[in-house]
Amino acid sequence: MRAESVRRGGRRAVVLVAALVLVLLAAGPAEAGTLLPERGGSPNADRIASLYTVVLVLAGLVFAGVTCALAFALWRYRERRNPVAAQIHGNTRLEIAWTLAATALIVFIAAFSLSKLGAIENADTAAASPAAVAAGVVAPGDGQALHIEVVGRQYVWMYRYPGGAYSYGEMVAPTGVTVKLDIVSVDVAHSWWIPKLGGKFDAIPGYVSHTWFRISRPGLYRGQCAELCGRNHANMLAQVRAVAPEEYAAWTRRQKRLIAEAEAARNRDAPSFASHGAG
Ligand SMILES: [Cu+2]
Repeated sequence: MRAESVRRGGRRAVVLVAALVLVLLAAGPAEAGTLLPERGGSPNADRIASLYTVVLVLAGLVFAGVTCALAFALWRYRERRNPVAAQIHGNTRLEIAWTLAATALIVFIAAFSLSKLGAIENADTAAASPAAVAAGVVAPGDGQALHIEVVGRQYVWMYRYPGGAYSYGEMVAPTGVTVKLDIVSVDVAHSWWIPKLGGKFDAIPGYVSHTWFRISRPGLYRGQCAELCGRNHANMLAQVRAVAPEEYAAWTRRQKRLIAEAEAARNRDAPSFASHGAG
C-alpha cells in the first residue's frame, strides 16, 4: 500500500517537472533570445551578449560543482552506509579555500564587467563609412556621428532626424555610421528597446537618456516599448530599418517633401486650424 502511494507520488512529480520544463521551453522563444541576449546588430549589443555569456558560463560551472558535490555527499554518506553520523566541528583549510575562491570569482566578474562597460556605454568613435560621408549623412568633422531624437508617447515612438524630417513607428537609419540617440518622453515613462541594438533605455518625461548603435548590415531590427506605460503598451512596437547611406539620404529628402506637402494641404483646407497654432 505504502509502495503504491510512493510510486504514484513519484509519477506525479515527474509529470509536474515535465510540464514545468515545457512551459519554460515555450516561454523562451517568446522573449528576445532563447537563452542569451540577441547579438549581431550593433557592437554594444554584441558586448552585452559576451559579458552575459561569460557570467552565465561561470555561474553554470559553480552550479554544476555545488550540485555534484551535494549529490556525491548524499550518496556517499547515506544512512544505510553510515548509520552513525560523524561529528565534524569545521575544517579551516576548506573554509579558507572556498572563501578565497568565491572572492576571486566575484573580483574577476567585477573587473571583467567594468572593463566592458565603457565600450557598451560610450558611442563607437570609428569614422563614418566613405559612402556615408559621400551621401552627406554626416558632415565632416561632426564627430562622424548622426544624431536622432527618439520621442516616446502613448502609444507610438516618434523619431526626429537632423534637417527636420520625422517619422513614427519605424526609424530609418544608415549603415556604417554611429547613430547617437537622445531619448525623451512627452507623457509617461517608456523604455526604448531593440534587443539586437543594445540594452533598454528609459524614456522619462523631463530627462534625456542617451544610447547609440552602429549597424553594419541593412535589415529590419525589431523591438518594443519595455516599460508598462498604459493600456496599449503591448502595441507600442518599435523598429529600425537600416539602409545604405545614400538610401537614407534619399528617404529623408522624400520624407521632408511629404511632410511639407501635408502641412501645405492642411493649411489650405483648414486655415482656421493652422491659425490656432495646432500642429
Ligand atoms: Cu510602453
